[in-house]
Amino acid sequence: MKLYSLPHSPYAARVRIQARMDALPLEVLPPPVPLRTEAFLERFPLGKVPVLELESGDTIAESWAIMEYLAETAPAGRSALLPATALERAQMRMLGRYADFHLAANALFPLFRAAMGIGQEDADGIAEGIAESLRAELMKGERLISDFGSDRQLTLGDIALAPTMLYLQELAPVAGVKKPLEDFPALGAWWSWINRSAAVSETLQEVRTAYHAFVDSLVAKA
Ligand SMILES: N[C@@H](CCC(=O)N[C@@H](CS)C(=O)NCC(=O)O)C(=O)O
Repeated sequence: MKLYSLPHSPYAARVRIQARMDALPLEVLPPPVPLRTEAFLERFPLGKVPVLELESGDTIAESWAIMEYLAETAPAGRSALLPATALERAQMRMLGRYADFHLAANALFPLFRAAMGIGQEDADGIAEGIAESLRAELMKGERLISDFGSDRQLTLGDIALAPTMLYLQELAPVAGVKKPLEDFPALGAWWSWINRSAAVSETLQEVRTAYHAFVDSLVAKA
């Protein structure tokens, strides 16, 4: 199987973490045709990476769809990242949706836009607004993670959240927040917990390195 991935992509990183954890036979490659082109859209209708290409030639886009497919078809049998009970699987999906529809949508994307200098007319006001939604979204995560308790296995939900949380910590200083997890002990403990997995910490380091190289290239251009 081929995984079309970019080193800085938090969505592709999810799948790369999973591939390391479950020793999946994935060949990780850059997109075979340039992103944001008609040729890419013709081959991959959703227009984004990651994309998983199967031996059959079928392709799967959307990180969550890829992760569930890979967990259900893992060569060593059903992946331990997919919990056994319906309740635990619902909790796993809640965490994935929290990452995408709450934390990323309401805190990370505004941070990205601010970091790129988009809509900077009232930079101080914007930073204050972002810092406030960042706190509100982190509080949701704090309560969610506390509710799940500490005696549980790592799931696809944790893997989905990890790269989002990495970017959040990288970008929060843009809104004047130096250590965003400082006031959220359950999230702080969760962050330490998932980083004890070599698959998580090694993949996140790849993302961090690629992101810093991207920022350095912007600075060099300016
Ligand atoms: N919801 C998608 C998001 C994927 C995504 O946004 N990928 C970015 C890279 S991080 C991308 O391909 N961007 C290209 C573009 O927007 O043109 C997923 O979970 O896979």
